Amino acid sequence: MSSEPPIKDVTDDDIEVTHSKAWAAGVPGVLHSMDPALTQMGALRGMRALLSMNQKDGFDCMSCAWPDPGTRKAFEFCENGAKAVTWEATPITIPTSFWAEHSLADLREKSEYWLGMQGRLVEPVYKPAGSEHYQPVSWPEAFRVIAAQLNGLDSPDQAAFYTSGRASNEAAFAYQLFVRAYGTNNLPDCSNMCHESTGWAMGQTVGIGKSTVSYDDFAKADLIIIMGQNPGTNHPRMLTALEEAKDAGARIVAVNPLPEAGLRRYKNPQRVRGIIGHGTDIADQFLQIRIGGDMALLQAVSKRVLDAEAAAPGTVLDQSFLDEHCQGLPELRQHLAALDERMVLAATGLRAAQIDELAQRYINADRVIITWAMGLTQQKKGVETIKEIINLLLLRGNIGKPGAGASPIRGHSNVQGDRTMGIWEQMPPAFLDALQAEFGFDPPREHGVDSVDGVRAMRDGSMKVWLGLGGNFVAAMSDTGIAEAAMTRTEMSVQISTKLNRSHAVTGAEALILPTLGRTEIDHQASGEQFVSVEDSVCAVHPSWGKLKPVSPNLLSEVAIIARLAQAVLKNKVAVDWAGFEADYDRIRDHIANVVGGCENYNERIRQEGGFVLPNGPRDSRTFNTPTGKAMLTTNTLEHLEVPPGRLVLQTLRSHDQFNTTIYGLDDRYRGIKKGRHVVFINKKDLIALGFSDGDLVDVHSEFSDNVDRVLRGYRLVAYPTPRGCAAAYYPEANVLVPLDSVADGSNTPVSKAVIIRLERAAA
Ligand SMILES: Nc1nc2c(c(=O)[nH]1)N[C@H]1C(S)=C(S)[C@@H](COP(=O)(O)OP(=O)(O)OC[C@H]3O[C@@H](n4cnc5c(=O)[nH]c(N)nc54)[C@H](O)[C@@H]3O)O[C@H]1N2
Ligand SMILES: Nc1nc2c(c(=O)[nH]1)N[C@H]1C(S)=C(S)[C@@H](COP(=O)(O)OP(=O)(O)OC[C@H]3O[C@@H](n4cnc5c(=O)[nH]c(N)nc54)[C@H](O)[C@@H]3O)O[C@H]1N2
Ligand SMILES: [Mo]
Repeated sequence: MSSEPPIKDVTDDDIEVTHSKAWAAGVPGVLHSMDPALTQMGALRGMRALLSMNQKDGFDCMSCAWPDPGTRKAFEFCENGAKAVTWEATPITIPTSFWAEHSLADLREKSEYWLGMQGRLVEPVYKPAGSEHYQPVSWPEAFRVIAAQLNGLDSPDQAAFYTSGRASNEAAFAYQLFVRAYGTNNLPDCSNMCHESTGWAMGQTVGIGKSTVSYDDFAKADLIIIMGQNPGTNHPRMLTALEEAKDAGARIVAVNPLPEAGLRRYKNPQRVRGIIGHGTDIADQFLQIRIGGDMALLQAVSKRVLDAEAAAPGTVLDQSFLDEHCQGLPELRQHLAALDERMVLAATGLRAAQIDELAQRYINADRVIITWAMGLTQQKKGVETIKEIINLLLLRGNIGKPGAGASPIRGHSNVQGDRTMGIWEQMPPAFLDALQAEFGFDPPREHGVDSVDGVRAMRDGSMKVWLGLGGNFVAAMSDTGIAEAAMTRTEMSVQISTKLNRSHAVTGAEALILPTLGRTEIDHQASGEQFVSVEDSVCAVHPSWGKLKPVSPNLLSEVAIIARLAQAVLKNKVAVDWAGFEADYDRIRDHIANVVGGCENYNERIRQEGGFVLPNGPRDSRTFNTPTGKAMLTTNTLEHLEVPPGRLVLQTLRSHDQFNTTIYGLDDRYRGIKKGRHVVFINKKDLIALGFSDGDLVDVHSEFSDNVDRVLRGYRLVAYPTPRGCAAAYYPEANVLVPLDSVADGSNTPVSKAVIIRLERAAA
């Protein structure tokens, strides 16, 4: 029934480059998704998994945070969701003999693909200081070793507790409670590398760092602008919502350096015209922007909106909304009057007529949604760029009315919920006060480290312990060389994981791996079968029930691991019924109801069909929780990313065959790449201008003010329709090139989408 894990690692030796696709999903998408599920998991387990995905009594797909429609289809999953499930729910497990056979040095030679394909982790393992091997250890012994280390530190601030966005609300709440009771706010998370810029920009302008739309708004919009996002690969079910919006008359504009397949045409496998017909054209206008040009584009559109209003007063702006709810219009008007159009054209690489067209579309539409993802957040000016989105929306009252709003599309399936539950190194005082009132201890008030500062602290020797609730920190983080060296300086690293990855091979002096249940699996505790809850991109909270038999009886749930760790570390330091948490997750939810705003009666409301939607001031009542009580129009100084002659600006992105650092396979079907990942996409004219040809092998050097030579060797150049001067390569490999200190102003997010590079011919 199950295939063997691959013994031989993969290479790029047989790489094939064909042409990129003009459309996404459709029948091949579904066939691609069924195949691995059925061959690897066995027909029964595979079908059971896929059919309960995203159903109301099933589990929430862990592949992205796209929301579920009110009415579910029988197949409420996409190709990449199916890959995520297959990868987790495989019946293959890592045998005990594996740990003696493979040293850490050996594991460090392997690719993420190979590591992930070894099967599920099923026993806790421990690597003593000085040893090159993990060895099996009992659960109580594992907790004892970690507790001894944590309790031996000079200060709780010498430990950091990372979270990846797959953790459930229950696990996240228990985790932050444990960490704060232990005595630190060192709660870095994947969000620091992801939508942090969104949180800052929206928090400061509209008072909440979350989407102001609900699922149904998409079908009510007149215009949807998709910026810096590749939904065909990363949020495939969004294509169905876009198709429905188009059916209802919406126009769609895509702003992206790459003509991504899902932005062009969608063949919906659940519709006849998607199977045998042409499918649905998605983008009515495609703006092939230069990397980092969005802030200029948005300012230019806002300026045109203001100019149109000046030409025909009272016809363009939503003046009553601006008067009643907003602040800063005169300043914005003055600021944009001085906008340098030449700089706009240089920064965007667009023609003025294209920008005029977008402005006209915006002015003609009554209800506009703007969505975005990593193409905007992982930029030096990410925070300001998102503030410009808010400016543009506010000018015509496009926040807090049906069919309109600002919609950051989240990545990890519960990254938004984790924040709601308190996973943040700088939770506001109100949350900490509520925690104090509920549990009777005084939580630390000083801000903790985020991901970037966490690496700095490890590098400098002041961070001694790194514990990860999921994720693959050293691979996901920028500046691989520095991040890995930093991790090896710690005294102990601990990973709570489902599967093997690079962060298990690059460790502190002592290291542990604690294997955990995945979301697909039945979670049986003393009070019976448990469900967990998650929050999607549009603030809807709903339950997730595991459906499959756990791959091993020896696994503990994340909640159980946290509860037992907390007991081992804290003993009776705080009055928390940790054992009760583990036995019955309702008890955690009772506390969530008392501590987290908007979660009143959590246990009751989570059991309502489809869950419930968290309150959202801008969306619900045009209330803005800013210091002025108004939505803030902001003025942001335009900066144009200067690329020195002979250099390119490189973005790092996802292929169609990966989930972040998890590599499912080596194909990127939509971009025409097969059996390889070590490629640099580059404009044909740049190839020629730099003296290369398609297919040449190069070394990619990144250039940054710190003059460290960061290099990726032996990458294949692929001529691709990216704007002049712009290149692309796959994350996480390309993290080698992203300098630790290259971060977004204000959010400290690594600038993963704009790395200055120089290409040199690879040595033979
Ligand atoms: N299958 C799958 N699904 C996923 C993930 C996955 O790895 N695989 N990851 C999940 C996570 S954690 C996240 S955060 C999301 C990520 O979802 P995305 O943000 O879609 O992910 P990226 O691949 O980083 O794609 C960034 C897009 O931005 C564009 N871009 C780059 N620079 C710029 C720019 O300067 N301006 C503009 N306008 N566009 C730009 C790129 O061409 C690309 O299309 O997906 C989530 N879903
Ligand atoms: N250069 C560059 N760097 C980036 C990005 C980029 O676009 N470019 N994107 C950034 C973004 S948006 C993000 S979100 C981060 C992602 O950073 P992370 O969230 O740290 O990375 P993932 O690859 O999602 O983590 C995968 C691992 O999580 C574990 N895992 C999977 N399921 C579970 C589970 O249910 N429970 C537990 N405990 N563990 C589980 C598995 O062991 C798996 O190997 O990377 C960031 N880094
Ligand atoms: Mo993300």
